[in-house]
Amino acid sequence: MREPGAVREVTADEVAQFRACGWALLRDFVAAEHLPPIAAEVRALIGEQAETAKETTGAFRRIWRTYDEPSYRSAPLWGFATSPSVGRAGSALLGGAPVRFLRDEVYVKMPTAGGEGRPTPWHQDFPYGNRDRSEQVNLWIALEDIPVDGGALRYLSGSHRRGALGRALDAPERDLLAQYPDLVEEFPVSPTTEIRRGDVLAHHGLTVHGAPANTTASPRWAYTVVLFHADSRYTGVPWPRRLAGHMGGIAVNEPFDHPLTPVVWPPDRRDARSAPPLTEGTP
Ligand SMILES: O=C(O)CCC(=O)C(=O)O
Repeated sequence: MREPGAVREVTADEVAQFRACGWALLRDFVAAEHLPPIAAEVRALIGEQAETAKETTGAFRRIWRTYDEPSYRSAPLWGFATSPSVGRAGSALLGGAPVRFLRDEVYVKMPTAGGEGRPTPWHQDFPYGNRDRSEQVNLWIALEDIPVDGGALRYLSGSHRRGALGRALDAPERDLLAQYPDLVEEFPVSPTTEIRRGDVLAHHGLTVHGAPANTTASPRWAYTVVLFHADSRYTGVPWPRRLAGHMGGIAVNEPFDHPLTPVVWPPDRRDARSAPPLTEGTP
């Protein structure tokens, strides 16, 4: 039975799968009444064909059209991404750790027929981060049904136990599988399966992941919410970009005590200063 709230609770089996494999498929995770408004809000920002996506060039544009931190410009998305039920799920997957909201992003993989929608290179997220620990969970929410050939995320099961393997997104031909061909022998590729609207693929910050090309005729719409261990300390890396622009005050080696990275779970640590989205004209 569904809890009231944006998303259901994760089950003990899903937590066990996530801890063992570094990823979990959470079927029917976003409440049916919450998904259409989220999808509509995302489309209002990024366009029906993702035409207002962030300008990216070369290899990246051929992989996805993306939009950083849509919750900055959308109160409903901010409310969803920082909601207690989303925080509760992220915390459970991270073994009960307190969690903060880090960021969100829209990833649209266009059909390959248009010259885009190529495979997402195999990579880990942690090497791009700015925190002293890897406890991070990405909740990759399918905004539309994604058939098996639609380019949904896949994982190297168990690869979160291998440690940080380096940055590998910039040149698809040098992704983690190209750099470490043995990975796939130790850590099998997760099954390719049909993903339904409202399903979530969750992964740990160290899990190696990528996605095949989208060979369907429709764009693949995904919205990611990223949560991290609330006690993580800032290492000084200026990422995400808003750290530089809006997050002055967080000192190196200190926790992310800031309204833009509010604690979202547990309830007694929830941040009353959780920031509203930035208004028009703000970078
Ligand atoms: O959607 C994709 O193809 C990539 C998304 C991703 O790498 C992530 O959410 O960490």
